[in-house]
Amino acid sequence: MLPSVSCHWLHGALSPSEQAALFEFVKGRDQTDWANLPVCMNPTPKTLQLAHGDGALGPTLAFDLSDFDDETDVATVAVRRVAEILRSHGCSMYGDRFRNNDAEQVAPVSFSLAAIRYNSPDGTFPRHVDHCNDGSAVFLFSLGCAARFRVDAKMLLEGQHVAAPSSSRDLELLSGDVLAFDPSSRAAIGHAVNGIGGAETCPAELVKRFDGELRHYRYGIQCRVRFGRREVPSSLGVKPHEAESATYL
Ligand SMILES: O=C(O)CCC(=O)C(=O)O
Ligand SMILES: [Mn+2]
Repeated sequence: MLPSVSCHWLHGALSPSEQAALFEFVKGRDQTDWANLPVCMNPTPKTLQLAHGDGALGPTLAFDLSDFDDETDVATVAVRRVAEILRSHGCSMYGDRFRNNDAEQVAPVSFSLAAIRYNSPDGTFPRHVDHCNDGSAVFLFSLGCAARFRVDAKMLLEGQHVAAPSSSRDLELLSGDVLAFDPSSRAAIGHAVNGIGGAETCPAELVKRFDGELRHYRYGIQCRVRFGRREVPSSLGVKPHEAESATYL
C-alpha cells in the first residue's frame, strides 16, 4: 500500500457473518466497567478489559496455534485468513516471510488479541509507531463504523530508510477490513485514526444484529501475530471467502 514497506490493506477480508462472530467473541469476554468510566466531552478510545479462561482480567488474550486439533475460535480463523491472503498474494512482511509460497513453511504460531472502542464520530488515536520489536506482525481488524486511518512510512532506498521523502496514505477502513503491517521500529510505519464515520458507515446487518449498538462505535481488534516454520495440514487451509468487492492492496 505504501512504496517499499510492509503495509497491506485487505478490504472485505471478513464477511458480514464473520464480523458479527468476531464482535460476539469480543463482547463475550468484555468485562470493562463501562458504566463507571469518567465522562468527558471528547472521549478517548478505550481499551477493553477482557476475561481470560481462568477468570482473570486483562487487556490482551493469548492464543496458541500449535495444536491444529484445537476447537477453532473465530479469532484464530480470522488471523489464519489474513495470513493466508497475504501469503497467497505474495505480500511481503519482513522480507520473504510471506513470499515463500510453500504452504508447509510459514504460518502463524501464536498471537495476542486486544480490543479498543472508539466513539463515533469523535474517536481519534494520535499518530504513532508501535515500536513492537518482538518479531510479530500486527493485523488490525475493524468492526462497526468506518475509521479514517492515515499510514505513513519513510521510503526505502537500497534497503535503507532515508529521512525524506516519506509517503503517506489516507484510507477509510470499513467494517471487515484489515490493515496488516510490520510494527517494528525499523519499519517505522506511522499510523493514526483521525476520526470515525457516522452511523451510516456501519453495515446494516451489524446494526440489526446488535440492536443498534454498533452504530455508535468502531471496534479495533488488534492481533499481534508470531510466525514460525511448521507443517500445515492441507485440509486445514483457510480459504478467503468469496467477497465480491474484495481487493487486496
Ligand atoms: O484502532 C486501531 O485499529 C489501531 C490502534 C493502534 O494503533 C494501537 O493500539 O497501537
Ligand atoms: Mn498502533
